[in-house]
This record gives sequence, C-alpha cells and structure tokens, in this order.
Amino acid sequence: MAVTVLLIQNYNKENKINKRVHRYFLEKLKITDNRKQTFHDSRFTSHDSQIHLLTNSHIHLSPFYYLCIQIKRRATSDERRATNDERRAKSEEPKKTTTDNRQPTTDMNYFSTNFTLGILGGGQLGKMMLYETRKWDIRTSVLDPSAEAPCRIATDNFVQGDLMDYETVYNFGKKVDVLTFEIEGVNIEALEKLENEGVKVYPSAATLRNIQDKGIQKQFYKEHQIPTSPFKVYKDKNDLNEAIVRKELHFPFVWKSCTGGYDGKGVSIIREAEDVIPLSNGACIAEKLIPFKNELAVIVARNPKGEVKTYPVVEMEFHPEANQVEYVICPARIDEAVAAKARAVATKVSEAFKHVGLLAVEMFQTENDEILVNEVAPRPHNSGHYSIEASYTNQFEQQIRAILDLPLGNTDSKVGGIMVNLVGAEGHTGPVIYKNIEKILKMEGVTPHIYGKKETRPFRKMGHVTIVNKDLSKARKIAEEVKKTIEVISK
Ligand code: AIR
Repeated sequence: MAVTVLLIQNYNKENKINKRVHRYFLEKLKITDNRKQTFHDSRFTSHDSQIHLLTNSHIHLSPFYYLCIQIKRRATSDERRATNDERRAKSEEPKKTTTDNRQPTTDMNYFSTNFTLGILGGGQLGKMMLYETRKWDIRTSVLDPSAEAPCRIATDNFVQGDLMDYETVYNFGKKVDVLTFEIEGVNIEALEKLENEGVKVYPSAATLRNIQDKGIQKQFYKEHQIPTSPFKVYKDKNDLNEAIVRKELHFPFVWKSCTGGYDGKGVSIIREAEDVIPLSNGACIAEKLIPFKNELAVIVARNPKGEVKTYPVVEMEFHPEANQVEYVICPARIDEAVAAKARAVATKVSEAFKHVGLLAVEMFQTENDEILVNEVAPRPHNSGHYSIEASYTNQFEQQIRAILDLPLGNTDSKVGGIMVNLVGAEGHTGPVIYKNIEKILKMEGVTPHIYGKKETRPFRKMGHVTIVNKDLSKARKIAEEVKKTIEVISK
C-alpha cells in the first residue's frame, strides 16, 4: 500500500507555500506517490470520506494551511518514484494562472512515463485517439461497457464498466492523472466529484453539463446570443402532444431527445401526429425545421491556457433515412465570406463554453447565408476524420495536445479530403464483413479505417474511408465510387 499525501494549501499572507511542511511529510512518511494541489477552501469538504484533516502535533501549522492525507492502493516502481521525484521538484515552482482557474498541466512529463490519461468510452473515437497516444508513448486507461470495445487492442489498461454509473466512473477517475471522454453519455456527478478532488477533467464537467442535455444546450445558445433555430423544451411525450393539440407546435418540426441521442438516434422529423407515436418518452425539444443550403461543421481546439485554433469549414451530406453523415467534404465548397462567418460563429461558441479539448460545432447555412448553430460535441467528431490523412495535425493529435495543455498544432489541410462513413447495411445484423474492401484499396488516395466492432447492425458506424486528392472534384467522384463499391454486411 502506498500513501498519497494531498496537500491542500492556501497561500499565506506573503503568498508563499509552506515548503517546510510539504518536505517534512515527503521525508517522514516515505511517500511513494505524491500530488500537491493548490485550491480554495470552498473546494475542500472536511466531511469527505477519502480525506482526513490532519492536526499534526509535531509541526506548527499556520492557520493558512490545511494538510490532508489520503490512503490509496497503487503500484510502486522505481520508474514511478523517479517520475514523482520530478513532479515533486516541479510542484515547488509558483503556479501559473489558467483561464479556467485550474492548475495547468504542463509541469507533468507525459512521454514515456507512468502519467496516465483516462478515457471514458472505448469506441472508434477513443481508438483513433489511441493511435496518437501510442505515437507519443503516453500511457492510457479506458473504461467501456463492452468487453469487445474497439479500444481494447491499443490501450495499456482496459476496464469494463458502465459509463453512467457513479461509483464505476469515480473509481476509474481516481486512478488516472487526466480524465477525458469520447462519448457524452457519462456520469457527470462523478466527474464533478473528481474535479473537486483535484483530478483534471477535460472537457470539464461544467462544459458537459451544458451540452449533455440538448434542452440546456439550446438554452445556453439563447443566453449567449449564439444564433440557433427557435425551439421549445417539453418534459415528456404527453407534454409534446398537448402542445400539438393546443396548436402551439406546428408540423413539420424536428424532435430531439434531450439526452442519450447520437449517430442519428434521438432525432426525428415530425411531419404529422402519427410520427410522434414511435418516439421515446423522455424530455425533448421541438425545433423549427430550417430550410438550409448546407450543413457545415467547424472543429475548434482550445487548451487550458486559452489558446484557440479552428479547422477549416467542412460540408456534410446526410443519408436521408438514417440521419447520418454520408460525405464530409473539406474544404466546404462555399463562399469565403460564409466560411469566415462560420469559423467566427464557432469561435464564439467555443469562447462561451470555455471548453478544453475539441469542440465540434455543427451549423446550418440558411438560404440567405445566415449561420445557425445546430449542436455541438465536446470531443473528436465524425466531421474531422478526414484530418487523419489530409491535415498537418489530425483532430485526435490535436485533442491530446489540447487536454494536456501542449501547444496546438497547425489545423491547415495539406490536400483536399473527403470522408465516407461505412455504416452497417440494412437487413444485416451479426459478425461483420467488409465486402469489396480490396477493390477500394486499388483506388487513388483511398484509405479505409476499420473500427473493430465485431457485430454489424443497420446504420451502425463500422468504419470510414478517406479519399485525398489535390483536386476536390476528383476526390468527390472517387468517393462516390467507394460508396457504390464497399458494403458492410454480416456473414
Ligand atoms: N461516438 C460517440 N458519440 C458519437 C459517436 N459516434 C462514438 C464513440 C463511442 C462509439 O461511437 O467512439 O464509443 C459507440 O459506438 P456504437 O456503435 O457501439 O454505439
């Protein structure tokens, strides 16, 4: 068993940390793993079961210091000790202020050490993030409910468990140095608790709170003067039906479940009363159906220092039935002025959220070239997959840079890129086959990505293909060929 000393200190009157107290504990307690946190009293709760306030008689503690001790099970090794010595030495240095008032992470050594990045969710987005942690030899731990999660093959430590369960997420988070997520459906209360105990959670629990529930997200846009389509929130299906009967709500409109929807789930266009019947019965929003010229997206990267970069605007074409993106085209074939406006709106959204990591902002370009924010995702996004082959810094590397407070990379493209989603064909459920994959491999500039989900289902995202070409119209033609050729079916 190793002892972790958690020093919760306020600065004294001279604004100095009591190094003597700190050193005393490091030496006397034979500490093998030490973390020092500096934050305000309000973040510390004395009734917290994990932390016991120590009133130590051996040394004099000024009223400006609180000293806490935390017992934790942890593996010890020479390597870990060496890393922690480095951290200890660095932690004596004065801390920089960050835009979100938390500790910057740059004093950590992430590369080829025991630093551990925790990822909630082990699907394709996590798997593609792991290509980058492997590239930089950063240790990872992944939590996912499925024993066959795609991340399993590339993470250092895999934990099977429910992402919505408080205890599971909390226990997982306690064992990592920085915690992130690759799916929004995670337990926020556990993230809040972890943050209060000094774990760095990026994007923050507060950002996720504003995004996870689509009703809250829309309200956030309204409060921050971010252009979005008109909407109303309803507490359940009954409430929605009553609004239809009262003629407060007119057909057609867009129904969105407030929670739990992704990859086209939880979104429907309601054209008549019968369309309401199959909807799930939870809190929802009804949005005005916007006639638009284009659906666009901009990925914004932001680190804890507040450095911000936007990727070029991409254009999305949707599958009419599945409500899933079929082609993502970068750069979007739109006027430069519209592209500049879209990037400016995305930056405004990012500033309002003060998020850390990536924020994918999906937008509509209306018939009179207005930009309306549809929704955001605080993570790597389908609309940025093209960047693996086409950009100087792909979105997954950028996510790692942003959450670890490293300098952000160049977001420009080296070449035009088009992404085609590989979704499970209708009528096929079971062990997956990528039919005709060898045919698309012969095509110019074509790279398939296989997510590693063993079972296919209609419209399930099973992979994607990127097509790069200096000539975007040529890439578009090849993308169509790819789409016609490859099929995701079951055995
Ligand atoms: N994901 C998360 N939000 C939207 C998407 N597409 C990705 C994440 C998650 C995976 O989809 O990588 O882990 C879940 O996919 P599935 O097919 O198992 O539902």
